[in-house]
Parts: sequence; C-alpha cells; structure tokens
Amino acid sequence: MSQPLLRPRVATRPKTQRPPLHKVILLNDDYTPREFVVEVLKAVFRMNESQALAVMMTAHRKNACVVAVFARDVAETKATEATELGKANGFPLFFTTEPET
Ligand code: NFA
Repeated sequence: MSQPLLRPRVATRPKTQRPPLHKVILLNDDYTPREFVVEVLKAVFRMNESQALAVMMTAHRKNACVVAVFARDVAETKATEATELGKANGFPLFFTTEPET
C-alpha cells in the first residue's frame, strides 16, 4: 500500500479569546430631569442628541434600557462616572452593569 500523496489541507485556526462584554444599563427614576439624563448620555457614552433621547425615553417608559456594551472594566468605569454625575448634581440617576449572556 502506497503513502497518500496529498494530506488534506485543513487550516487549524486557534480560537482568539475576546473578553466577555458587559452591558451598561440605565435605570429609570422619578426625579432626574429628562434633559439631564440626555446630557449625561451624550457626555459619557458619546451619543448624539437623538440616540441619547431614544435611550432615555426607553428607560423612562420600560424602567431600564441597555446603553452600550464594553469590556467589563470600561463598562464599570462608565457606569460609575455617569452615576457620579447624577449624584454631584443631587439626582438619584443610576447606571448598572451586567455580563452579556
Ligand atoms: N423619569 C424621569 C423623569 O420623568 C426621566 C428619566 C429617564 C430618569 C430615564 C432616569 C432615566 N423626569
């Protein structure tokens, strides 16, 4: 029996590890002015006016809205920064994070 002349050319592609993403979630409250929420979304998450308005209104109507997804440390830093902007202005505005499933 002869040796095969050709080996099947199957590329082995090592799986590239990507960090798991985490969602930043905006929670509704009864006190933070709508326009302030919009300004925070624009400042911290680099949204334009219409994107920020849509996210704010979704949180307002449904009680929560996913703002964006980031690597965990970035998600946590932005959620804290945005929550602190509310606190510094006397508002209970709150952003949280959770791992993306
Ligand atoms: N519900 C707030 C209001 O009516 C607006 C708001 C939206 C607050 C989204 C927090 C998050 N002034």
